[in-house]
Amino acid sequence: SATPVNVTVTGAAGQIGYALLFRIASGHLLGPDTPVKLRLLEIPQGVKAAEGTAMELEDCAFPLLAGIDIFDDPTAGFEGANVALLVGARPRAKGMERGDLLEANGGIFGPQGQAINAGAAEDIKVLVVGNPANTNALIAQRNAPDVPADRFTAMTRLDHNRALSQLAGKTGAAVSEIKDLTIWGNHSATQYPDIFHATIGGKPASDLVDQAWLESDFIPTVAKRGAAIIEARGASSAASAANAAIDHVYDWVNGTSADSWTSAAIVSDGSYGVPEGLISSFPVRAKGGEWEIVQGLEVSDFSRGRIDASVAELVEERDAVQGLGLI
Ligand code: NAX
Repeated sequence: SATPVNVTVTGAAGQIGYALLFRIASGHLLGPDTPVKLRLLEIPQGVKAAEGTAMELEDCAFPLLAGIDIFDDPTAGFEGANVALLVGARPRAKGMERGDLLEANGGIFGPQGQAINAGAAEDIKVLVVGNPANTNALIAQRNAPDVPADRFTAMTRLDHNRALSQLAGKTGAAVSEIKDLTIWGNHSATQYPDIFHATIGGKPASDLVDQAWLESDFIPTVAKRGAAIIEARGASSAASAANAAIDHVYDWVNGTSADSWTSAAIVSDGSYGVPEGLISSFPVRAKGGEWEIVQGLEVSDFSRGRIDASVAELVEERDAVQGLGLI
């Protein structure tokens, strides 16, 4: 039988962790032929709850689950990891300044990057979910100088899926008929969900909706969906975030479908005027275990302004963590 793939999940005792682990163990992250060994990384206060989740995972008797280990030390947690899902992060407390938030997360993602550098497997693939995801991914990447930079990514797939669903709802199309949507920039309220290259049943999406809906409904609804979920549910998105993390890694490993691209925050090579080295969301395809940015798309003035605004926020965050000595 196949060698198990080591999957490290941080924040394993949290609500996304609870929604994520059962799907990884049942084969949805890597496919039905790949056994997995879970490595759960928590802070000491989270270990007991992670043990409870591990007991439930055992009780599912998943045929693909080859083992579960629990850690409160990043060096041990990332040892031999082939895939790392960095979910645990420091949330913004009331009255916390952005600098404090970035600094607190630097204290998490710096050491985790170093641990990945020290002990992860050669083929390590990292997805950062914990917010501020793009900049946390940048911190981890810069602290792992021996790992190819393109192994560090941040999640905008939830935003992408939200955009697909909103557009399907508006036009009455099935989600599966929509191709080539893009989320650009930061996973934050400045993100730009772009429909100008999207098609619905082969027709340009922009012919099927008007600019007013796009600007005053679609874009803000997608960008603020996280807040709307908190308002309705009394807790932040968890199952949908876990689902998006599964989609991201599954596509990265197995390749995107031939007929559409998707969105992921990956290290910029300077494409579309995004400064090299920033971890920013792009239209991407995955092939042979690597993401590539879809090239040659025409960018209208409207799109340019939105992309630039979100990228400017990423530059500010990068400069702030640089100023704090975190990268
Ligand atoms: P929870 O607070 O339920 O769980 C977080 C878990 O992380 C806790 O169990 C905590 O003990 C653990 N943790 C904290 N520091 C850690 C460390 N240094 N090492 C290991 N574990 C650590 O949060 P949850 O709802 O699961 O959300 C997790 C993160 O995902 C948050 O930062 C959240 O903002 C972010 N999100 C990102 C999304 C995205 O699209 N990129 C969407 C969903 C979500 O908001």
